[in-house]
Amino acid sequence: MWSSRSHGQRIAALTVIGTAIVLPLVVFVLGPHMPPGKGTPVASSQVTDNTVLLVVMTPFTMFILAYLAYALVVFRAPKGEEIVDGAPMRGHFKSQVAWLATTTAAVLFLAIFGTTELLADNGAGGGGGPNPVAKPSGAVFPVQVIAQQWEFTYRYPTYGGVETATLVLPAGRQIAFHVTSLDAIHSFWAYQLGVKADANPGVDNVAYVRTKNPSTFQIRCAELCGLWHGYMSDTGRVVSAADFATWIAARRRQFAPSMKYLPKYAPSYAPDPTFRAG
Ligand SMILES: [Cu+2]
Repeated sequence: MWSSRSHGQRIAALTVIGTAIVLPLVVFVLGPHMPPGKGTPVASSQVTDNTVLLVVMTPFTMFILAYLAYALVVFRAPKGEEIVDGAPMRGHFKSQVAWLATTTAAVLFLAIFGTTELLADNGAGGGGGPNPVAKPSGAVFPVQVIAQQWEFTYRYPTYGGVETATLVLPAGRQIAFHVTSLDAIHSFWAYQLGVKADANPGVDNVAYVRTKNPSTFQIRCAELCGLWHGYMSDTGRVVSAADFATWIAARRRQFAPSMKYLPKYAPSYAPDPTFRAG
């Protein structure tokens, strides 16, 4: 019969071998397919972040699988033999320290890595609140995202505050989304852009992303917000600067007659239930 020490060494060896086989597959095969794709620089770095998460969890997963497989094969009771309890274990200092040390190192590494990534990417596509800690340098193109049960609308403060039912963005620009809500808590999730920001009533939640080439992207509400939450989706477009100029000019003409009913552009809105358009 093997000693418990040689069991430990065998499981450790299986973990190392398994990790050596699986790690390259994780990095080179699975990694490039991690969400949300490479639609924007922020989305690309989320792919990298997801790959790093997988890499960190691979040795732990391999240890658990190696242990399971080893136990299934080696600790199996011989046929016909009665199942009896092993000797009671009262702690194992070395393995406890090893487990605490490796998991602590992994969690600390991820905390530092995650914080660095958040700061480097100006919030990494997430909402940074009304005054984000990390802001992009240079000019930004502001777009307000207004969530309500159950749709998103968009206002362009640099184009007279016109409000549209579809989201169109110019290519190659640093966008600043100002996300807010008129009622419940929603979440503005523009998948291929790598943007997800909570939409809270009374709050101006800012999320940054730099657009790339013309493309389309999916928009969904990512916070359960009532009966038709599941239908709160939309398709957005990134278009060339010239196409954007044409589109926004057409929207301004189209909505000119109704602009007088819109509240003045503001960081957030408190709906007035007594208001009657007259
Ligand atoms: Cu919603």
